[in-house]
Amino acid sequence: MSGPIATPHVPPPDIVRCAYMELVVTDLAASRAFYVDVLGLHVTFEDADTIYLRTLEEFIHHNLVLRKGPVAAAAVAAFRVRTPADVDAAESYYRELGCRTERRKEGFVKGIGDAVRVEDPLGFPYEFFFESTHVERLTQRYDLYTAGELVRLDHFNQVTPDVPRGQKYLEDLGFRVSEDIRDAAGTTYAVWMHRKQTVHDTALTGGDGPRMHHMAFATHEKHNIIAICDKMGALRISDRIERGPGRHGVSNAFYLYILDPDGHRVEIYTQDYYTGDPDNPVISWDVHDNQRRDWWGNPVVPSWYTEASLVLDLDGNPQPVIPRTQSSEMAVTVGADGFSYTRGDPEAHGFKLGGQL
Ligand code: XXG
Ligand code: FE2
Repeated sequence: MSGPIATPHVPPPDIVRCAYMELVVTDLAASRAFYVDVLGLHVTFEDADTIYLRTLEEFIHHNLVLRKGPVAAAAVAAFRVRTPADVDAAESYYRELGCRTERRKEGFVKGIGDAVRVEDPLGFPYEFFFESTHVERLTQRYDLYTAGELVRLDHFNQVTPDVPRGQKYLEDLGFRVSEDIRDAAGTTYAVWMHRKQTVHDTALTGGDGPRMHHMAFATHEKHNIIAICDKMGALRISDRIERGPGRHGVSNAFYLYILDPDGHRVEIYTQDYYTGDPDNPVISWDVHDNQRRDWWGNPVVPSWYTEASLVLDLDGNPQPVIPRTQSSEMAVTVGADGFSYTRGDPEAHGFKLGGQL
C-alpha cells in the first residue's frame, strides 16, 4: 500500500502501551544465552521452539517471545489496549483502513487471550490485546536483581520510507509526537510518538522499510547500562556492542545498542522524561545538529542507519522492503560532505525551532 492513508470514521482503539515483541530467531539456544544469561531477562515459560521472557517489573505474561524459525525477523509488535472492547475497536479500525486482519479469541501466543493481528498500512505486523495472564511481578525480588537488570519494556522503533505518512497514520491511531528530527527544507528524518507518559512507545526512523529497527528495555539507572558493557567485555562479546553507551539528544535518555545473535538490535535505555500533559511541548531537532542523536557529539555508526530486521506478514513471510526516496540522514550527516554543527544557534543555520501542537 502506498499513497496517503485515510482517516477511518470509526474511533481508534485506546492503546495503553507497547507490550511485547515476537522475534523469529534461527538458533534458540544462542538467543537464550544472549537474552537470559547475558541480559538477565526472566523466563515465564519455555519449550523446544519458544521462549517467553519478561522484565523485572512486568506483571503481564511476557515482553518478548523468541520463536525458532528459518529466517530472522520481527513477527509482531504488540500493544496492550485499555479494555476487551478495544480489541473489537482495533479490528474495525484496520478493516476500515482496508488492512488484512486476523482475530483469535484464544490468542496467538501463550499468556495472551483475545487478540487481533493486522498488517498495517506501513506493512508492519501489529497486535492489539487486553487479556493476559498475570505473573509474579519481581520488583522486590532483590535476590534476583542483577547489575544490569532490565526492568521494563520501553519502546519499539520502526524503519519506514516515508516518515510523515507514517506519522499521520500513528496520530490518527492516537499516538502523540514528543520529538522529531527535520531539516530547514522540510524533510522529516525521524519522529518519536507515545501513548504512555514517556517520550515514546514507538518511533519512526526514515529508511528502507518496513523493517524493525530495535526494541528497547529500560534499566533503573545509568550504571546498570555500564554494567552490561562490562559484562559483554568480560564475556568477549564486545563486538555485539554497536553504539554507545551515551546520552541521547532526542529523549535525553542514557543509552546502549547491542546486537543479538541474529543481528536483531536491542536498546538499553534509561531516564527519559514525563510527557503526559496534553500540551507537552514537542521538541524538533535540526538534522545538522550533531548533538541530536548523541548529546556528547559522538558520531552514529553507519550500521545503525542501514541495518534493521525484516518484518513478517500474517502468513509468516518477510515483507518486501521498499527504498526510501527522500534524502537519508546518514548521507546528509555522516562523512566529509556532511555539514553538521556543534556550537551555535540552530536558527542561525536556517532551522526553525519549535513544535507542532
Ligand atoms: O530511543 C531513542 C532512539 O530512537 O533509539 C534514538 C531515543 C533517541 C534516539 S537518537 O539517536 O535520535 O538520540
Ligand atoms: Fe530507541
